Amino acid sequence: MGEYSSPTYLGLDLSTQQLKAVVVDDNLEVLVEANVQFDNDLPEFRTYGGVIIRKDAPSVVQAPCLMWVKALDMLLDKLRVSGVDFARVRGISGCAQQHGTVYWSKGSRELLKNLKPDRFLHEQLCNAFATNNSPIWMDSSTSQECEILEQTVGGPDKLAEITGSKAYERFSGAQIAKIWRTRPDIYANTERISLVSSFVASLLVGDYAPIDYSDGSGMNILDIRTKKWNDQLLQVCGINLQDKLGETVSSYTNLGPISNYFVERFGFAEDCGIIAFTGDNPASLIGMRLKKGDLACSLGTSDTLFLWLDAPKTLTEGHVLCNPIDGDAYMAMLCFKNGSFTRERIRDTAAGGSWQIFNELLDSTPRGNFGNIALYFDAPEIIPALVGDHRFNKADERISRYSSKEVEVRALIEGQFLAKRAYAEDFGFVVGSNTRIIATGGTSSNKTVLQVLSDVFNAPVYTFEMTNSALLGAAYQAKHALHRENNNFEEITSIIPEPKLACKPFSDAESIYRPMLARYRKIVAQLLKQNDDS
Ligand code: XUL
Repeated sequence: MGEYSSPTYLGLDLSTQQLKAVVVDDNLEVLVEANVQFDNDLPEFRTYGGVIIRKDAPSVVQAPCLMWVKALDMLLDKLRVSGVDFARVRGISGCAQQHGTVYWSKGSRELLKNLKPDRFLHEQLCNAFATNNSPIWMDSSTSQECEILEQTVGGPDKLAEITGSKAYERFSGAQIAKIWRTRPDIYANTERISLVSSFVASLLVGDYAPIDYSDGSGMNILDIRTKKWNDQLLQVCGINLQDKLGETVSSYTNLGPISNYFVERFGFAEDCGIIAFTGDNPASLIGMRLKKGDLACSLGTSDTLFLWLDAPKTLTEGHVLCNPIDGDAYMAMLCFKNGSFTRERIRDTAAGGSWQIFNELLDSTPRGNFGNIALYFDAPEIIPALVGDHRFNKADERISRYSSKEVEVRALIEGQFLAKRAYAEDFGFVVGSNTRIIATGGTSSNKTVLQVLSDVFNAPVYTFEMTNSALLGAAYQAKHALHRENNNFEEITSIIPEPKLACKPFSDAESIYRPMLARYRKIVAQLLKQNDDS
């Protein structure tokens, strides 16, 4: 087949601040990328960072769903201007910020099925939403609903066992329950509730698209073992909720051909397949091509760990989600709030704001930092639930400060990675001979920091050149879903270059960090106990 007619795949990512697209060729190489920035490209919606925070109630964080609709038309126009031949696109998949919910008003299904190609989507869908503002993952206004969800099934551990997570305020179940309780008019006028991911898929397929198992695992109402909605939890989140949520499907389901709107307006082929959309974190797992035994460590504003799990685990901290690639597997996700922000604070106080000096200080201290261990949390941390700075010397005695900047810098980085190893091990992660730590995110370009990561885990660290793993994951999923009958995911993506080795652990690493890990756990247990007692 010639270049002209060779197939391409389109991946979309509706994140908090922008809608992004990537077109890849049959070898999964990137051909074109484009994005629509919500604040700058759609100023009429008056978002800041893509969101609207209620002035009188800052825990309420929303985004206008019509802005997302408008962004889709704009993005496809940008791709067209870049020369993308939509007729070659065989499949489209995508991902979106997790947990956010969209409320389609009565009659919207008909609107979706009859979209007119000569009019913009946002003109036709301006009355399609029972509420124009969708609650998103940054919202934390649902503590009351969270309590009800946990009580309903017998406590946080039980909820975590069923749904993969204890109750979280940003999770969709609590968000839906809050709308049902506080805005019964909106709830009553809702025909269908989509996640942000299945909402974008609905626009493309011209009908309500089902929620996929992986993103559905971020709702606190899906039973991650049976992959069905849990009746008890449905009942406390809203009347007739099952009808409003529809069925769930595996993340690699071909939902059917693209809506005629896109065929006529942009020239897509009539048989271009729309693959279920999923959450950005599951899509990241796909984009990184995480294998069993690997640990992905995303070092950004907040730090996140991803793990492949063969079976669900029950832990009250962290999240277990259905795996987006393998219907029998799961994935674990652990979020740490204090990532780059805390690293930057210590860089500013100990290294005058210079990463170069920070790295020199880190390099000038020995592995194990003379026995000093510290924990630094600017914001209240998720795991462990602590805040503030906690410094300890080699005798595990609490001290108020370290005598040198070198020790402070190493204590920060070692402390952050000891925490990650401790919680990854709680999730069942074991360092084996094939273990790879895959580092992504802003800090993954700092090799001095990655060396500490490698030593603390006693495993080699690899990095990718690409930074947008979720977006690429969406494009890979489009090809995988359409070809999985003949080839598995590994075969389909084997063309892509492997991540590059960045650092290997020193031979003494395990003998230094294994005992420190035990001390770290002891220190955390003590701090948590002191908090409970006070
Ligand atoms: C995950 C979460 C965020 C959003 C951001 O639980 O809340 O990572 O998915 O896009």
